[in-house]
Amino acid sequence: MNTATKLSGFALGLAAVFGAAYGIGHVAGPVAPTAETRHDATDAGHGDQGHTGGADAHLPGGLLVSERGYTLQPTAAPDGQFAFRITGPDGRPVARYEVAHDKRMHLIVARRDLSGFRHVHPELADDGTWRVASPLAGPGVWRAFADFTPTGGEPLTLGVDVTVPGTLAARPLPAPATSTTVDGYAVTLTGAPEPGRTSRLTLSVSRDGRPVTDLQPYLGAYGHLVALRQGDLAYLHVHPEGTPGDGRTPAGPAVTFAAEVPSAGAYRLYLDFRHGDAVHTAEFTVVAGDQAAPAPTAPATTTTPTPDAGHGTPGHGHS
Ligand SMILES: [Cu+2]
Repeated sequence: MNTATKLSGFALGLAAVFGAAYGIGHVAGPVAPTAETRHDATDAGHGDQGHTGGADAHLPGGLLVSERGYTLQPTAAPDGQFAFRITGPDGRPVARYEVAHDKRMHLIVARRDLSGFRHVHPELADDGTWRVASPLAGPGVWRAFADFTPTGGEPLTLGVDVTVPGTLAARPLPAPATSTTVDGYAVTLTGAPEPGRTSRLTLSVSRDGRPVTDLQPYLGAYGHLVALRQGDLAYLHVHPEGTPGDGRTPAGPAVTFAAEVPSAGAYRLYLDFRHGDAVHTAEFTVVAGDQAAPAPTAPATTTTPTPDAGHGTPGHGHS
């Protein structure tokens, strides 16, 4: 067997494993049974658009800048703004979107080192441009995810890198933990994600030692959970079990999610919840599968994206 044959055999093996493991990319609400979502390791490449909002049903969401004819394009914007458009299969900016979770567009950003997470909701102009006060809070290479459903199409999450010039001290991924604090709230996590199968993750919110039992609905739920995979920022957006006002879902302190991560490895979880008329984001590092600890992320050096007047500032496109 020559080297090329060996290599392609190896690649095929990998493709089959990945095809099976990546059955779910974008998990919305209670997930479908595992058997249903990972059935087709053998027909990878069909682009089955029927389930998941991720790539071609075998990739997690957010890894591609262009998919099924839709492309995410950052565009020029004044300082302090971030602007982009989605072009459709006809090459024109998409102007019509479905409302999902109260909004037609969810824009999520995080630096490549998984710091700086923000989840915001841009406004759509008549020309198909989405604009929002820039959520890019400082220097670094950011991943921007546009999570949307074009009218007449399937849910999609596209991702693009945006560089904000300046000096960024490299930062390792925080160690795995099951409790954290944010804005005076303590949040604990029970349950652990397991690759390739649905796991229940329960997040509990307390304040001053007392459970919070009057969480406020935010975008139609008591919590939104985004998971980003260390290494490539594969994106999962999970909604909790139960809906506010359904008569059986308590307003805290616990919010439970059914999540399926696509592979072993480290993930950063971001829980958005609303209380006291403000949205708070609790962050956790978790490790799925049989790994003791996340691989080190950042070199012990400082990155300095090249300052380049007029280019690379938030919201400035390069076209
Ligand atoms: Cu949103």
